[in-house]
Amino acid sequence: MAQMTGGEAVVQALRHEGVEVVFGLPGVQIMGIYDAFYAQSDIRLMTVRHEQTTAYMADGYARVTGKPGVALVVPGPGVQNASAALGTAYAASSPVLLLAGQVESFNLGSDRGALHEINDQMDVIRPVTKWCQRVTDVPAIPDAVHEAMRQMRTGRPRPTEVEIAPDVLATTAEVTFPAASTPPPATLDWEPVRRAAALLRGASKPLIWAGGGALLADASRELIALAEALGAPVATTPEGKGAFPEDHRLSLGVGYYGHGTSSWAAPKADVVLAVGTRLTGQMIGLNAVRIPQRLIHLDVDPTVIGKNYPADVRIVTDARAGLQALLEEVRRQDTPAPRWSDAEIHDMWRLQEGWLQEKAPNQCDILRSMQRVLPNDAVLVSGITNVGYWAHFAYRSRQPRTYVTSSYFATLGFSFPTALGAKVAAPERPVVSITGDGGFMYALPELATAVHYGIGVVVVVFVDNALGASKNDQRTRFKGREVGTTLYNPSFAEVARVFGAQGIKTEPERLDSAVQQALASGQPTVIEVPVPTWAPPFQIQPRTN
Ligand SMILES: Cc1ncc(C[n+]2csc(CCOP(=O)(O)OP(=O)(O)O)c2C)c(N)n1
Ligand SMILES: [Mg+2]
Repeated sequence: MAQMTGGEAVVQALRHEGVEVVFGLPGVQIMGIYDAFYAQSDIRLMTVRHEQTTAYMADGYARVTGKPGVALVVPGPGVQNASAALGTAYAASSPVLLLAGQVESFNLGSDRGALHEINDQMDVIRPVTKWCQRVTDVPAIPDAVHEAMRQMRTGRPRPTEVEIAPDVLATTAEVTFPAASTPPPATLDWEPVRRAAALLRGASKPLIWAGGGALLADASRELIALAEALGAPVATTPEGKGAFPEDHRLSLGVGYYGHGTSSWAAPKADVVLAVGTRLTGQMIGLNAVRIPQRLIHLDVDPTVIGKNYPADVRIVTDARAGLQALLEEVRRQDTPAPRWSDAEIHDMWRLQEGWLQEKAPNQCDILRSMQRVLPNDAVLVSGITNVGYWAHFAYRSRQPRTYVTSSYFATLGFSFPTALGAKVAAPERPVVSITGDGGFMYALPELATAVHYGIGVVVVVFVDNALGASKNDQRTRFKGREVGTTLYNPSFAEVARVFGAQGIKTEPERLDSAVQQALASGQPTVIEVPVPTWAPPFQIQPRTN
């Protein structure tokens, strides 16, 4: 028990939950929380230049560490500014806690025009959170923060929100903090596991599809062990990229919009194990991959199982527990002989290579030159830009949590601010944001944040003076009627220098040495790369097998 203000209770509750850093932007209703950060050194408070960045940085931090990221914003416009980033974290099932202010308690629900008032703020937040709560008295604060964290540490991790009125933050009361709790072990029904193992053992061509859920559950070791025990190749979604090492002989890389080596493999497969993935249309494509004869769907969230494809066997548990159980069952009997030859898998990579050389040779050159100068533990934040989409196929991720996407939200502008959060989480590792000239402008002022806090991210900006994907859409679907898709840009390298960051302009052929120079300096660096407008993979028809 201790006497403290609501603001102090918030910061102490975060400390009890092991929070190391909070990304915020202050305002009158949350000054009680800001003040409680004064004269304490357990939690870093980093102030950014737009609320979208609070939640993007929290998300970037969460993707790299697996620990919840925390954002702190004022009500109304602050919450709304943060909501696209929160939606991105929701799409990617990433644990982000949004701490939001509110209007004074006496003004709640009154629509009087109080400062930053928005009617039914939680209705804005509910569609992009797993759980949200308004706290109305000081003693309830630790429990609310604890529950928000528990929600993100159990089951499917998605964002949560806690909102507190300023008068509550200013009130002093007796507060106790719940004891730290470890998440309960995952539960599991063995009956479907045994049926799934029998199907997989009896398959002539088993295939594994791994999504972001495999990364979120830190299930890479179990995934590799099961794939090897079954001789089953593994394709991932873009969100799951890196869950299975892409230099492993059983890797099929990424499947995306019906493209990828998996588009040759999946039609041959007779049993598919989908783990930690929604199997959305984006991942399967309309033509390339047929509904498998037998689908085993393993996910911690029962609502995704069978939603996009009918599942023959449903296993509800987290990816690590489920894969471990399957492995135990599969190993009860003789390990089956390899059902895919090395030559067969190699052939599919060769076919993909031919396709990449035909459709995106320049983007592949760019990605391979970046790959040459980046170590395996470098984090690549793949933005909504042409080279970002082709990176799904042409860049090889060899470790978990080294490749970050905006998932189905496809949020233009997320890459740079998310990379800032990733770099705060892993200052010793290279963090590279790939962005277009359209996307970079969303959060360009955060160059000031990068310089202020010495966050040495590398931002590679591909400048085609266009909203390229939209312009290419006009070229292909609208008979070349280009309207509203050309951009005017400043020199991004010069802009970077004005902010006090390093700015480099380079041709694509010299990108590798520019990245090396950026990494060697340790400074926040913008590398401006002029490119033409290219076709993205989702505007290219998948092959019909
Ligand atoms: C928030 C948001 N607004 C709009 C879009 C639609 N959109 C997708 S790609 C794109 C063009 C992006 O341009 P740029 O960042 O320059 O990348 P490029 O395609 O030119 O490589 C747009 C407008 C989106 N995905 N997200
Ligand atoms: Mg562009």
